[in-house]
Amino acid sequence: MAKAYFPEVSKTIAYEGPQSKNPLAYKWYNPDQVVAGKTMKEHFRFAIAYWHTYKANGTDMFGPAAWNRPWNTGNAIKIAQNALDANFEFVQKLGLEYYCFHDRDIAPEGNTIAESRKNLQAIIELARKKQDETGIKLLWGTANLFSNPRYTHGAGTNPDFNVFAYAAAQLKDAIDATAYLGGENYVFWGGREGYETLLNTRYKQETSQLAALLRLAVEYKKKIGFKGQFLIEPKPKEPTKHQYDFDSATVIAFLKSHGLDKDFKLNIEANHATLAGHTFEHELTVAAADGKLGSIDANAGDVLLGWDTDQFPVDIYSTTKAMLVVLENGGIAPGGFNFDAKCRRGSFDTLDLFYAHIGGIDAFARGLLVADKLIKDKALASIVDERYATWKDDLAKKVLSKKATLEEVAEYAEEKGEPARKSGRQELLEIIVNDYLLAQ
Ligand code: XUL
Ligand code: CO
Repeated sequence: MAKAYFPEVSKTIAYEGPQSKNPLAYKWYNPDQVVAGKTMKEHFRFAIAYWHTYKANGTDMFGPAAWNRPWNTGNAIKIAQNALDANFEFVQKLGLEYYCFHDRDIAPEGNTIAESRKNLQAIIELARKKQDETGIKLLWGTANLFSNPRYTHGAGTNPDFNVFAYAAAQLKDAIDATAYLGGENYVFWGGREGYETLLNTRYKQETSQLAALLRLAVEYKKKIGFKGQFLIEPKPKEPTKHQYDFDSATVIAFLKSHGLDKDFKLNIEANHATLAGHTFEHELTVAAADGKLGSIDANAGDVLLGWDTDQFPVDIYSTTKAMLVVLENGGIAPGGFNFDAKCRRGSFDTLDLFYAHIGGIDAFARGLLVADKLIKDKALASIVDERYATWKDDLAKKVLSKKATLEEVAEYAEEKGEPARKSGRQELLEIIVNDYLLAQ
């Protein structure tokens, strides 16, 4: 292994079980443990996010860089090479298999499209060697179409076609890079694909442009034979006041109205769900209901702060509810759980990166174990099945299969008379979840 950027951890983090007091060990994530027919490793396919882990430096609106990141030495190309070494060392030391990046995280932007492409190609050449040496894989790649000032008014949705074209060129290179590295997915997060004011915005024009960019990408993907899954990551606001990919329901409707629904699934991020006024499990459920649950950006917000704080997920009540949806969905592969999360500004040591990831990984492993037990024992299903029992009746089935008439249903209702009211048992269900969590 190249120079050690993380000397505080000398060997791969191991599973030591719930009794362990070692903060540099997994207490619940046991990669080879089989749960619901799959190993934990197969369930999660955890990934490290390049941007938060290696590129973020603790800058916020009130202060400059505050983190110790020993790979940030030398010119931009050298820093990119160092960060690549840091990535493979870190992923290996956590005992994980995947990472994710934006084009501009892994390689610096040049002065021209050609120069940026050259920088990217040089770095992915090295990345591919390191992937081959370590067995570490790319969960997904993406293009950063939001940081450069040229994208201030959007990339695909920019009112200037020249910016649209520039974004298309960058997107093409990012898809090529992802394909070259065997990326299992490719993510589209519409960083500034939205508006600040409708006074200067043609909504229909901009959303059609977005659909056009996605269509060009789909056609290109087919042309080059890239097999990765395309994913759209909904977010309601931030950086723009209104983002077009607002939430799962909005994105699904958008894909359907532009004939793109067969080519995309969704990448659901917990903090984006809460910004949309939804729970994480709501967004997962809506995506899953349409067969569109593709991947997860694992993080959490803060109920007292209304922005995308991208914290590490530690709330096992939330991870349990999320894993109930994921298990019912039959998993999310070829997607995975990408830690789109960063340490707080005050957690500036590289050691904090280990604590943060171990905490998030264990929180999801606990969620998986509790959700699995709840499902196996039919602890919730026995009550929920009863709620929907009358939909098993012949006429109800005819209604769902579009074979009944309104007159038939009306006649049935008249015969039956006033329906008996039934409790939804919400409080009981909440107690059951608590009991299972605490029994762990
Ligand atoms: C921003 C966000 C992005 C995407 C990838 O809120 O989540 O990092 O995950 O562009
Ligand atoms: Co994200």
